[in-house]
Amino acid sequence: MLGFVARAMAKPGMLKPSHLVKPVSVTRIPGRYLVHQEGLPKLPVPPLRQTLERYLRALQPIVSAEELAHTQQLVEEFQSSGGVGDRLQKGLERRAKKTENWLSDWWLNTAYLEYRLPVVMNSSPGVVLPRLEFTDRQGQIRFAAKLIAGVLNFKSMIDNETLPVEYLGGKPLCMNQYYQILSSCRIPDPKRDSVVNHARSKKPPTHITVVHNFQFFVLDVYNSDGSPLTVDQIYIQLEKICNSSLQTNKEPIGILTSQHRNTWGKAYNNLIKDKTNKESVRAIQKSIFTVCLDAPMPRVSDELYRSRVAAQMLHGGGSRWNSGNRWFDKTLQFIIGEDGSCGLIYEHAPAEGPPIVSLVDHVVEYTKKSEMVRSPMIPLPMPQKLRFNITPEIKKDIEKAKQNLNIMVHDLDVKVSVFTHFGKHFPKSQKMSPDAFIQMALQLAYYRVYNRCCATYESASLRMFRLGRTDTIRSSSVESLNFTQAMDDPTRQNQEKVALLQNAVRGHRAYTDMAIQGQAIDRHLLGLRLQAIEDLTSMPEIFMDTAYAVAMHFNLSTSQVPAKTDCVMCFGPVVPDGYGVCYNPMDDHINFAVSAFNSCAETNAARLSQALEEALLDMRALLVQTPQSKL
Ligand code: COA
Ligand code: HC5
Repeated sequence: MLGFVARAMAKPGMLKPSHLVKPVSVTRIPGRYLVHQEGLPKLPVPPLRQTLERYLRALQPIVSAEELAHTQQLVEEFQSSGGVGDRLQKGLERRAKKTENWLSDWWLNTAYLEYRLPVVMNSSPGVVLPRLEFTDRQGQIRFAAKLIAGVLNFKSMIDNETLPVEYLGGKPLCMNQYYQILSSCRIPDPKRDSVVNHARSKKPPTHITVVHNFQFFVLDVYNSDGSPLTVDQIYIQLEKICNSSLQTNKEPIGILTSQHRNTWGKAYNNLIKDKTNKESVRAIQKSIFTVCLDAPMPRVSDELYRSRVAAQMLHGGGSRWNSGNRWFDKTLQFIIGEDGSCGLIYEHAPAEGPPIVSLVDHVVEYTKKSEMVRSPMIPLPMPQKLRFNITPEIKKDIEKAKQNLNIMVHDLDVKVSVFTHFGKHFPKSQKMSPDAFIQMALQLAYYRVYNRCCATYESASLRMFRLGRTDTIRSSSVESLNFTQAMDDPTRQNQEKVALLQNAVRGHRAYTDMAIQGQAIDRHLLGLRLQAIEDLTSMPEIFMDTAYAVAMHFNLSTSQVPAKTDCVMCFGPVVPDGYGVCYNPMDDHINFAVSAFNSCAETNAARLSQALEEALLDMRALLVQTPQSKL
């Protein structure tokens, strides 16, 4: 593996290794990582007038003229000279001066740690890898062994600070999230959860946790000299784990982590009253990551296979299947079935999708490499099984968690599809941004199904800034509505439709640029609202307004997560009557995952998927059939 690291090291613009910087104490010697981080700009606070103007424009397609006029009035009051707006803006600017990033703690708390719904389906995304070739237990653990070795190899790049710096729009990105994804875990609390990270502690962990038939094991993955176990060594250890967890009648203790956060917070405090339980929970929390060796799931047709695996990644299939084979608070859990299904679920608080996906890309490449040379077999100790003492009260909590989870499982409607007609190449050939093109297809699909547009969220990266996370690209705009309304109108000429599509795509790309430069509106409005909670006795009217509630009710919650691997990422909707749409655009095809809730009669994942495919095809037909002026 040294070869890979050495090759990677030769690339320009990357962090050089700092072998000499040993994490011997909590205070770290500034390495290349810190130098890089300190060179990044701080997240700006956008001008107040700019945000309010853009807010009104964003409301135009989604609220009535009367509502808009009312909001306009509230906005004027808010920004009148010496008014509340100015005061809050000044507060935000002061906060920005004092902190590394005025938003990051607030965002972590509001978007994740104070959010009370179960992390399952409501927050944790899944990744579905292409189906692998194995079909039995042996293949499952052989692959798991390679995967573990691949993750450890990636970890060495994190530890040595040899990860290539990423760029977006030619600018270097904040790399902090890479340091948060391993050796970390969320901890529930009835008030506000927390995340622990052991990667930089005095004694960083050397073990992972493996779960099989609901039984958790500590697997030490380093030799005493600090070298990682080889694939063959890991394989033997996994075999031992499987052979000592063949019973299938164990209590699915991990299912507790799927509960509402207050419920789980209380159950957690009760669970860890027992010393053995506490130690077992700590071992899971501290581990580098978790590997879930899943029991076989019901077979489905090839057409439904990826959708079934998406559900397996997002929730595990229910208490009868693999939902107890998880610790949903764990930041990173790789999931491997016996039938070649493979993917992961991750707890979202510490990081966005891109660092996770870049880890996945690395690991997939690693697992494809020819078998390693067999290593001398020094006998290794038996992996330690984690014990849990289940009191009647804990048993009751588990039963309640099973019931609730099964309701959620029945509620999730997820459809994975591969759009095979074209990928990024086509929009590029039309001089259009592929991401904007896909977003406009989504707008058209939604409009065709509902005859209206809705508040739409697309994640934009703020990683150009130190400790940056995300802001929102509002994909439904005046321009997108003009296009979607014209597209199926027989009284409009194709030339006009093309012009409207081009305009909508350009508008979306312009919004994207503004968002990644820290000038979008959503996080600024959130900041003003949180500043009001800190400073004022009453909430300003603009945040109590119906239009504000409409703007924040994202019926479409979307995200582009590109990967080198032909995989698909998925997540649940963020409102009861909404859709979650994640896509990975490749050069010649696009992988989509659409989710919705069965309990909502108005939504249907397969229907929106179908409409999306038709919209993409119709947009292509429009462009190729319409002679375009050479202007
Ligand atoms: N003509 C021809 N090509 C164009 C073009 C045009 N008008 N506009 C863009 N392209 C090209 C780009 O140069 C780029 O080329 P590449 O494939 O060589 O890199 C490619 O098309 C893709 O660009 P585009 O589709 O416009 O989008 P993007 O890659 O800039 O991504 C976002 C847009 C919003 C997804 C990105 O800015 C972002 O923020 N990503 C992070 C999202 C995230 O964090 N998601 C997970 C949240 S957990
Ligand atoms: C493995 C890919 C996961 C993508 C997850 C994602 O896009 O999360 C969004 C994060 C953000 O801050 O925008 C939230 N969202 C799922 C609700 C879009």
